[in-house]
Amino acid sequence: MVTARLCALLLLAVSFATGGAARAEDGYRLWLRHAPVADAAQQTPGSVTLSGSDSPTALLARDELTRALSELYPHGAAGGGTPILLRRVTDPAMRDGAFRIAPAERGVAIIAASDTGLLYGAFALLRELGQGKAIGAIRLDEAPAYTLRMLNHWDNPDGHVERGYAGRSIFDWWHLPGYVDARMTDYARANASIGINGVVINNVNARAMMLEPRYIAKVKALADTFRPWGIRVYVSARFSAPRDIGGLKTADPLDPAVRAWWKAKADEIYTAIPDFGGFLVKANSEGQPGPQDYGRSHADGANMLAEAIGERGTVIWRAFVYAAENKEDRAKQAFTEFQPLDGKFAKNVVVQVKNGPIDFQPREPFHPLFGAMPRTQLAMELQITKEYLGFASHLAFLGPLFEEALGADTGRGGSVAETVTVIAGVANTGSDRNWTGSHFDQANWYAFGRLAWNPKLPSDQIAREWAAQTFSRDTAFLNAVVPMMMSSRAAVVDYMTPLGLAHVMGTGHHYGPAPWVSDLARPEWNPVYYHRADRAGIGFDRTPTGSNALAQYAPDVAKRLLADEELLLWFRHVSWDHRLKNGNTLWEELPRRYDRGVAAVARMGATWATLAPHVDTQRHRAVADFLRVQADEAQWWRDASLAYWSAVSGRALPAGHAAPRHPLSWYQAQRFPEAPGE
Ligand code: BDP
Repeated sequence: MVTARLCALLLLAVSFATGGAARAEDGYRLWLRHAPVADAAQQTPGSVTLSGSDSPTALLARDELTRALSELYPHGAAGGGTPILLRRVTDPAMRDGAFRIAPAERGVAIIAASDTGLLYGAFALLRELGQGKAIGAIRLDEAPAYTLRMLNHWDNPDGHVERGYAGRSIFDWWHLPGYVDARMTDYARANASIGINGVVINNVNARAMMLEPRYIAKVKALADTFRPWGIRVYVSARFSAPRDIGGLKTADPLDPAVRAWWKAKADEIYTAIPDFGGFLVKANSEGQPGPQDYGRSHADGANMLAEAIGERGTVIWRAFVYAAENKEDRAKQAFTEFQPLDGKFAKNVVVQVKNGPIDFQPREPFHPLFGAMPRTQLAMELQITKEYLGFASHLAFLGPLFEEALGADTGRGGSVAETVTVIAGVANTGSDRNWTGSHFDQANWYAFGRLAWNPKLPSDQIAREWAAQTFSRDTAFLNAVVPMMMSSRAAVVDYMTPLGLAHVMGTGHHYGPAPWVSDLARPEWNPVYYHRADRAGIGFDRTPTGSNALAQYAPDVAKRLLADEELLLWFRHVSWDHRLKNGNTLWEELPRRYDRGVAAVARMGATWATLAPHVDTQRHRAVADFLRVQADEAQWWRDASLAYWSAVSGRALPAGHAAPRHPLSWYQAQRFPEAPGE
């Protein structure tokens, strides 16, 4: 036993060789730290035995448990402890990935009818133990809500990550396939620990070179590494690839030569990667090529690729579309284009819809396509990387945003979560040592995985289990840090886009406030398009007197959305004197919201300062520094926004609110050409 534990510790040292156990508190180990359980109950876990399978995945489940238990309980168990039995059984009622954990005759059993079920069961047991639960008290019976739970990387082959704030691409494209960094295994393991089972490894603004033989070899090397962890690899495909790299004169989806090219390309990929997941496609959106270039529909394009792939995989076709030539309210365009195509997509096509109708804003209503395409498989796309919520420098736990989006009632046969079959998240990982650019952004990766597994999990529970595993299971710590996390996204909404404002961020890079921008080529690239503020009032009229985007929702839902003051300026253009339910006029309420956001960030800083005794110095200091940056930037957002609203409305700030620190022209003169991620 002792020797086995020693071996496991050695293994651990090797696996984290670049950091080493001594420097482990740099965040590299994520929520898989397995900090020793100090007051281990008498019921300490003992040896792990595996039966019913010896697949690479089952062996990983066993080894993962063995290793992690030696970390959680470094002193072992008196009398050998409670044995853990990993059992692969035949049970047609148990879906892929499902598992049960319960006391058994001779210990505690993790039972599954699939190897991935054993792996997820192993991680689930560790999650419970990692929170300090006693082994004998753990009973779980779980199955994933969706068969496909995927990350979308916006990584480019040159290592740059679009909207990436955690360094360079996590994939070392240049050295692949000859060299596969050990980090790829740690990455797959982290994903598996939260149930993620698909990764799209390149940017939706795709380069056709990803489909060339030398890149297929690189993708294969990744697929081989990820496979034992239950993860399938997908590629973003550029629609014009037959022209770009195939020597054809057209990419028309109805052209027989184009169809044959894609079929041959799919065959070539499947020969190298038999379990290749499929293609993700951004077409006819923001200048990307697509079937409409040839007068064909999105369904024509998607179905052509679906035929090339056949039953071997899935085509995920994005509904994030809007066009410069189109005068229609941007919030309406995806619905207008896609809803009439309901029922026209092939069986292995999934239409992927962003959570809201514009673009990953701090707060949006849910996308009206959810529930409106009952004869089409829909995926929900969330953004884990915080393009519009302060990049990696602002602490914003996205659990509440995800929960709100998934739980929204579509009024058309269930919640958003109930109308989709796939969950996708735009990844926030990169080459940074702590994976996500900031320690707290790890929580967003974690929350995404947990909600893709079970969209009904309350986000405060997710925050708690993440914080316990990542920092400390001390109750005093958790009771302080969980409320801090839970209020953080609302704080961002307050100091950036209160009361339904949207897309008022700096142009292009989306860093910092710039509600005044009005000189860009396309109308919907300008913040003024979204807020429409003038001397009389502010907001986008999406009622019948305006764009009537409201009519895209079920009537009852439209009524509810219209009454929701948190979305006031999303749906309505109102006078600065508009009276809110709390009695304030809009002009009184706006500064109150901005100030509330700034104060909330100050409180987060104060709370975090009290938590120093619970967190290692390195991570504590990093978070504290970032919270100071956030405090400064929240103030900047508040001041710049109020200076501008004041100038447009011709009104002085109501009494009791401090004047902005600089004149409006100072804020307007700020430039950030070096902001990351653009
Ligand atoms: C926007 C991003 C842009 C992406 C686009 C998309 O600013 O970089 O390419 O979404 O999702 O939010 O395609």
